[in-house]
Amino acid sequence: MAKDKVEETKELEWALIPPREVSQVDGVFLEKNMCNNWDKIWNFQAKPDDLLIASYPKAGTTWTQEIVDLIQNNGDIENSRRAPIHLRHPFLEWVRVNSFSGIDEANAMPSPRTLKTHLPIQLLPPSFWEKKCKIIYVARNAKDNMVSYYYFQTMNKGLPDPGSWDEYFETFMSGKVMWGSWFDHVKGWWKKKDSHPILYLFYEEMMKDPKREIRKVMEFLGKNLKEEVLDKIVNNTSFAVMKNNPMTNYINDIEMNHSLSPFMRKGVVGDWKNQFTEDQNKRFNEDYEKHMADTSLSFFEEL
Ligand code: PPS
Repeated sequence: MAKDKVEETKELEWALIPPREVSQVDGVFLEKNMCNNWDKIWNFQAKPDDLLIASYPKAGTTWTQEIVDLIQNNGDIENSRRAPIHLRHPFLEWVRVNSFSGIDEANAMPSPRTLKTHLPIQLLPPSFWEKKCKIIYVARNAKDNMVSYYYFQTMNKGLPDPGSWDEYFETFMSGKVMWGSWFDHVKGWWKKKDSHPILYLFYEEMMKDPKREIRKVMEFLGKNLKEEVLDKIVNNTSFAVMKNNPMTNYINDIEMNHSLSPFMRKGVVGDWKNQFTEDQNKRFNEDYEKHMADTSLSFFEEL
């Protein structure tokens, strides 16, 4: 089939996918199938050698996942291209359109497993704490995170339609988005790192000095790779390479319409300046001060 015909067919298929419904668990907005599946998610049995990659959506999860996979594979590029990222690392709470769930995928996977979640700290299945699993959390400044999430909601049928940017700004600020308030999420995980093995990474630091941050991940995983292997990992986890890699760019995900906005969109720090109005920026800064007054956590909004 000609390429434009394939694109047209994909768009028609995408348009036919019914929108997912939203519900809540303990006041946190989650997709309805997740809520219906909640007992199974909450009772998930983690194993001591599980590694969990946790984040607020659009904070740099996929980037971190690819870095972790390459470190685990000693920089073997071919091995890391064995399967799309969502199959290499089950997305714990996700229930796919064909009703196969991240929990089923994780249960079917041999150890050692690497898993992904966007759950806020209070909703993480308790077995992760009981088994003292290592966790890598990645956070991104709220403004860029919000913009990235907005575009993602426009192209992903698994998430609610975001409406206009102005509407979405209000939705995000009120925390009525899937996986809840950005503020509660980043603060909750930040606090927990004092009592649990959590490596807390920042998207902005990864942009600033990827090799330094990749080395941190390597040390956290107890690995010791040569400098040239680390350099190879830096190159292969750059935005440009991951954007062209079908195993990391979600190009074949049926719920995503990349013609509306690509999954690998811009990959920069400070894109919020192209989106926020002056008034929104002022309002955001005022609200931000209040929300973040009780934490030592801080972010760069530009490099
Ligand atoms: S998801 O759907 O929640 O798992 O999305 P997530 O992977 O957390 O975030 C997607 C955003 O991360 C950007 N990205 C990268 N930036 C820099 N370098 C690399 N290698 C990289 N890989 C992914 C991606 O482009 C999304 O950000 P935006 O701002 O929308 O471009």
